[in-house]
Amino acid sequence: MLRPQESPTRELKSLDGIWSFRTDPDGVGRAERWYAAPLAGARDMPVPASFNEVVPDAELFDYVGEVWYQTTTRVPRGWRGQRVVLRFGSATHAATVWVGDAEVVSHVGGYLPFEADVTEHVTAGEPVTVTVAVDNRLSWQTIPPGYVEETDAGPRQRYFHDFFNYAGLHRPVVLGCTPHLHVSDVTVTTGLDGSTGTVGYDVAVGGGTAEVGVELRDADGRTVASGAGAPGQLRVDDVHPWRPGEGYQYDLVITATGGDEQDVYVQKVGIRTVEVRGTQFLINGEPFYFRGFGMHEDHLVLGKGQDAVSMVHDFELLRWVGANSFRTSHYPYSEEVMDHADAHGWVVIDETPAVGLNLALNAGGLAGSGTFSEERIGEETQRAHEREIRELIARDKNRPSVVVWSIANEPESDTVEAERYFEPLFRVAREADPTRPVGFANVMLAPAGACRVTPLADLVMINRYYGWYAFPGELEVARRRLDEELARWAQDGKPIIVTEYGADTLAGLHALTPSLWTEEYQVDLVTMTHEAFDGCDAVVGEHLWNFADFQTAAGFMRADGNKKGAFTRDRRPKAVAHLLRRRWTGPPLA
Ligand code: BDP
Repeated sequence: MLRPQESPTRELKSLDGIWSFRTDPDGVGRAERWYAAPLAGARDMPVPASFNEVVPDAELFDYVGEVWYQTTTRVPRGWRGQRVVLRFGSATHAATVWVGDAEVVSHVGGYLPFEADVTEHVTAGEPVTVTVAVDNRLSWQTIPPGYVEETDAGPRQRYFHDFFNYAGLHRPVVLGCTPHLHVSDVTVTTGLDGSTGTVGYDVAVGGGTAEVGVELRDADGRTVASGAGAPGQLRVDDVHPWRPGEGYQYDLVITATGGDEQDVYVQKVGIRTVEVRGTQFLINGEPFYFRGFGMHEDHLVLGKGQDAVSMVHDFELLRWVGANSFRTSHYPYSEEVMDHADAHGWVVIDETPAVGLNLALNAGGLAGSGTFSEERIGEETQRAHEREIRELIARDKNRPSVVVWSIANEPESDTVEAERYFEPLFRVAREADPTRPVGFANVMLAPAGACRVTPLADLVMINRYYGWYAFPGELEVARRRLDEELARWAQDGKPIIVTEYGADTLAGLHALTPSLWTEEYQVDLVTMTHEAFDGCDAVVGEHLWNFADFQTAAGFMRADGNKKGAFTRDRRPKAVAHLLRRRWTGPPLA
């Protein structure tokens, strides 16, 4: 599935804006065919956005079940005779879509795109109504998992991950047209050999058979290579590689011609290589050290909605602080974020939504019971997880910014059941993309020696809270234990990225003595942790948890959310942001 775009043969129409919206607490909307008429009793709802905080209403904030969105648009009259596609950047966590009163597509998984060919259901020049039922429920069979508890006050969604279950239409919705004969997919793989670059490509065509031709143009529009045939390999002399900090991209202009139809699709290409060699992580053959954060798509009111202002501002803060990379914790981010990363040279660890697969964490009454079992996370969940890996790689496979696939965050990983669950998933990821390393973020409960899943990974990625969840307030002891653990992992001979470390910190809270939650303590803990990293050659990356404070489910561990941000939720720097800036913008790290 290729993302719709504008090209000489393709047009787009955005459906973003104000949609009609209503909840369906009794679950009657489908039986009553709400899609067949204007939504009764609807209120306005912006798209893209989470619906939870737009209305100051606890019912919507904690709503559990399906909600309905509806909009009417006019199909451009110039689209007569074209193939028309309706595409959603995401719908969290599941959706069914109707065009008029025809059901056109259903999709499960809250953070990846889906589309429907709606050619049969629309007429150029005429209005069309699009209705979407979005379900925010998580179950034992979904990724991420959860369950709905029936309480005296109604249904409550329970889940085991530490961020708020924002839901709705979080990303752009577009109507696009293509010729019937169309480029339906392309995979590019790039290589570098001295000053020569290579671009392997494999084009798929839908709606008939076609002759395929490609042209590679540089950023000034000059053609630097061309080829014929659906699969092929281009050679680029005097190549301008994509590099961290410099997102140079070429345009691969693909033309498919068959009968009297022609389609043109332009695929951006960054020419770079990625390799794990011993304990080094190499980009373009050079050692790379990850500086940055685990982040969240999370803003006041907007929730997880994609928004250009917040997005560019967050990237500018990353630049200010001297970061060069981030992890899309704990789900795939919007394609707009990924485009920006590609275009500006950000290095990305791209994560699936497989978070909370660990009942030893945040599981209340279920704490400690077996995570991987038929009653809990069993084969059906594993299939959903496999689908997430495949869909993520299908979406992001051509992105130069993506250098690692992270297939899960902090799952149970010290049991035989966990090993059995993950072994086939690593295979799926490697089959889908043989070019990038595959890993997952390991939890502190499964240290070196005990973790049975990290041996399956190409690199070690660990989340560690020495000085916070372990040895709080005891930074000297914490340092010793951290040194020991890093030395133990280093024996694996793989690069280590510390994908989380940090401390909850209330902006503005200060103390002269070491006190948890103060800005001074966050600075001290981070300083201690960095000294440990600098003493271990195998450490090739540090991602502080988190870039900014973010919303979580309510609980006695969280005061209006998680406060481990270097920035507050409204993006003001805490003292630690200045510390990071000094470290990350100073002389290059070894
Ligand atoms: C880790 C999780 C992350 C949490 C963080 C924390 O990976 O999602 O928010 O710890 O507790 O367990 O702050």
